[in-house]
Amino acid sequence: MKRRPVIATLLLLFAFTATARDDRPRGTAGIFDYYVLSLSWSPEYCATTRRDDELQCARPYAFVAHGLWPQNERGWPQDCESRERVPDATINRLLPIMPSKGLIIHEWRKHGTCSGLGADGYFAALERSYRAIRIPDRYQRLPQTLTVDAARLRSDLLQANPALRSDGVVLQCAGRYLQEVRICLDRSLSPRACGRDLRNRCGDSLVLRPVR
Ligand code: U2P
Repeated sequence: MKRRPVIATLLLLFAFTATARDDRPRGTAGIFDYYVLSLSWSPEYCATTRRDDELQCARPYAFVAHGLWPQNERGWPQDCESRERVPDATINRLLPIMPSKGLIIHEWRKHGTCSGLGADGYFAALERSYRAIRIPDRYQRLPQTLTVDAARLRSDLLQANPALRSDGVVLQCAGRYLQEVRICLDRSLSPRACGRDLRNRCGDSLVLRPVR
């Protein structure tokens, strides 16, 4: 009879630690398998998420850098221990491709700290990987909404970037709307296949909001 409270306490303790672990999965800097370069379709972000981000949403950006995420074959490390802050000069250098100071600082804290590279090294890697991707002209200036087959978007990206692997590009949508293109890179920033938990989250046909 007295076992019940003990079992209940153990269950509660287990539930609490499991939740705490999920809420704050702290990684260890430098321990990860590969990177995901995440490119955000800025018109989608600005139309749906935050309108108070003046710089990003006041200008006609197309794909912007969302982040370079240290990734494991399954899951990813985040919020690794670091007291380093992103220098202003680094922020200013990044703004043309990652047009939000808040995002730059957030990405450093959540993902960059796990790269083991330090802020300058991390953002240099992010910039190098972003600039290595060629965005086809069709998606740079988009005056009108575009409905496109997911297969067509993928093949346009692969054609413009022959080094990319088809199993190393993943699309992310909200409903039919394209949010992101995620590109998997090895630790030297060369293209590689994505881990199994990175899945396409778009249907066969998707919509890109116009760049304005
Ligand atoms: O997908 C929602 C948010 O989860 C974070 N994410 C997602 C997939 C992944 O492989 N790695 C990863 O970090 C991103 O969070 P953020 O960096 O924006 O805080 C993504 O936006």
